[in-house]
Amino acid sequence: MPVVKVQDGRVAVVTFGEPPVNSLGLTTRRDLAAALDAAITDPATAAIVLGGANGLFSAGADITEFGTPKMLAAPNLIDLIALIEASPKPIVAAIEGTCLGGGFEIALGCNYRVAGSGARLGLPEVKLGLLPGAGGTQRLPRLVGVEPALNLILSGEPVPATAFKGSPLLDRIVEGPVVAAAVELANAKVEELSGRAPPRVRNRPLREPALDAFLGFARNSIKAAFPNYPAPLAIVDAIASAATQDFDAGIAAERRWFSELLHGPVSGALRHLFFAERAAAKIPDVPESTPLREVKRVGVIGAGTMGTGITINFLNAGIPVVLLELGREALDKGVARIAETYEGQVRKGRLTKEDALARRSLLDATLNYPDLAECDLVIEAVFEDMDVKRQVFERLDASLKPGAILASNTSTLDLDRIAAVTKRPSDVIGMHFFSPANVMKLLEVVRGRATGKDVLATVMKLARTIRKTAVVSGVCDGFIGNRMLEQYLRQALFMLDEGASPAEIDRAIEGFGFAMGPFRMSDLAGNDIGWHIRKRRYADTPTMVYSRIADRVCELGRLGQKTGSGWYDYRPGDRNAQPSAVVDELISSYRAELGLVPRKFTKAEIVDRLVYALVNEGAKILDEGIATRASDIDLVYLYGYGFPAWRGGPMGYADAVGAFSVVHRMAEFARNPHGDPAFWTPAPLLARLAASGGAFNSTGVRS
Ligand code: 3H9
Repeated sequence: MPVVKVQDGRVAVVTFGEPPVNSLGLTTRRDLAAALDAAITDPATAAIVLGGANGLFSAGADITEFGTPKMLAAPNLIDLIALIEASPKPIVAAIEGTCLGGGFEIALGCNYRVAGSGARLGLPEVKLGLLPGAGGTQRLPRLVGVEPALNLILSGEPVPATAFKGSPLLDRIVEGPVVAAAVELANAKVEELSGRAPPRVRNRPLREPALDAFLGFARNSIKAAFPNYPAPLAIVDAIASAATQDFDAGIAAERRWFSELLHGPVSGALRHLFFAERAAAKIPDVPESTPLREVKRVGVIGAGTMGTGITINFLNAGIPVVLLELGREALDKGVARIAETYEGQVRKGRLTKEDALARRSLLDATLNYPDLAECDLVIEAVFEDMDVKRQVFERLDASLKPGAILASNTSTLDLDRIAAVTKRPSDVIGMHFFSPANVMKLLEVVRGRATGKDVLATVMKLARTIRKTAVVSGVCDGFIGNRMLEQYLRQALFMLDEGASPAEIDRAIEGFGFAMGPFRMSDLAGNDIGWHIRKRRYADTPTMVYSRIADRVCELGRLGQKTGSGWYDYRPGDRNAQPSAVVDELISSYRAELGLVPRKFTKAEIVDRLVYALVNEGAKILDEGIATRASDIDLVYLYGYGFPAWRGGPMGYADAVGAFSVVHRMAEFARNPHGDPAFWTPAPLLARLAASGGAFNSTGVRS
């Protein structure tokens, strides 16, 4: 719906709407300015009510316009709010549903605000690496005070209107129709003002004592908590301007910071990830109208760490689960682990006792496959071995009702071979959760050759219900995430051979922003996982060159934190990694065997070798159609492997560096006399992008 103006007595009601979220793109801004101008100059109009269509006020500026001429074209958001604020006739914002970012800033520019009790207001710009750039940092503190404004803007989280009860931010909070209440208030204000200018937020004084100490404290905490994100500090500075300078100077400062952040790399990365999240849910050949299957009851096979973590996701979403194990002891242990998780959450105050009890009551435990007969979806989370998985799927095929979805949590194995043992391969899909499965946000959804479109659409929708970010992967060894990880880990091991230490490599990549380096991560996950995969690789791909040093570590029984030692040593009850003399010695003697003289590494070399190993494999995955789009790969690495969000994921990062520079750096690594030149051969897609100046994230969606 475009902008609509209707007259209600002497009040003009102006409604704007740009589905789905009433973002404030250029056309809407132009139409809105024209409608407001018309109402302001119309002698029959004494006041204006401004509201949004589609059941919400607005989600803010149109993010797709950022960095384009449309964003700055007149009237920009600041011009529009200035027009509203300069109106001699009172303007009342009627706020229903979502009211975010630039939408909230428009409401702050109005003279009065009426909100529905279900409305949610917020300034989420910080999540896009920005600060509110249309007066939010200047007007909000004038209404709610410096500290509450700072907290709201720094968190970026929307707050229910009811939280502002009694604050001058909202003149009324109403249960019934919001526009009608706003019209009523507008009429009352016309009487009350009787020709005087309406009050303006910009004119409200902002005087707060002891501000310097508070802002100093805020700056120090932010520097420690968000060292790589420039927006939070800019927000403090902008709010400081609101408190210490006149309004126009504050607005000018806010505008400068906004522009600086908008053109900086961090906001670029975060905006890329915002759209990546929304794009990942769209599957080119699966229309949104695809009928979904009902999933009212879920079965999980395997009560180990993975199976119980998966179970908790569904219990949390209110979906009953039947958990199956083969032995009584393992089943009891699994059930106890789930109970402990909930008890822990109650202890930490994250869940009430009643809620914990309600969630646990949705769990049934069994030793018998026939008890899964009523399940609509069963997820297998047993040992990562093809024969074991195939046996489980044969039994599932025999036990489940027609139309049930059969899912495997395999992290590497060929889903098509698993599906082939059933009489219903179109009902088979991969649901690869990441450990701890009840915490990690990523779900790799593996689409087999025969997976039905309705099965895929159902699982994607279900992922949203259990609050996961789902990314579709085709079938290949390791799917998107683990296939790339294998090359990253191979490269980490080659660097050990050449002279780097595990701690040096971990430190360098953690300095780049990864949550955990490869060696700390392997110790946490268990070094036997990689060992198992490598043994398979030695047999099925003997041409793949591997450093054998990781096998030696495993042969000593150093399987990671669970055995008290791995690449590092661990003191009992302490997860802090201590460098290990045993591992140092092992590495030295392995180097001697290879005839390698250790050399020094720069942090840049370590980081580039690890990240470009990911990028090159990601390019192959994209070219082969295993991933639908580059941004899907970025999400996998962000949510599954701790890649720093502010760098935009591996493919987004490569785009920022430029394919040309990536390929040149890889050529340097290929010339390393101890390297593997085959490793650094650019993937065909990467080579094409380097030659054409293109970017992964503009290569489009593959179908
Ligand atoms: C700002 O305002 C700057 C100003 O301070 C200063 C300017 C000078 N623009 O999330 P959904 C699209 S910065 C364009 O799936 P939900 C979204 O891409 C802005 N598009 O729905 C998707 O498109 P598609 C500050 C937007 O119900 C569709 O809408 N505001 C925008 O789960 C549905 O989105 C924000 O940061 C936008 N602003 O959640 C708010 N917002 O269907 C960002 C959404 O093609 N938005 N889209 O994939 C949100 O937080 C959520 O989208 C919202 C709805 C809560 C609104």
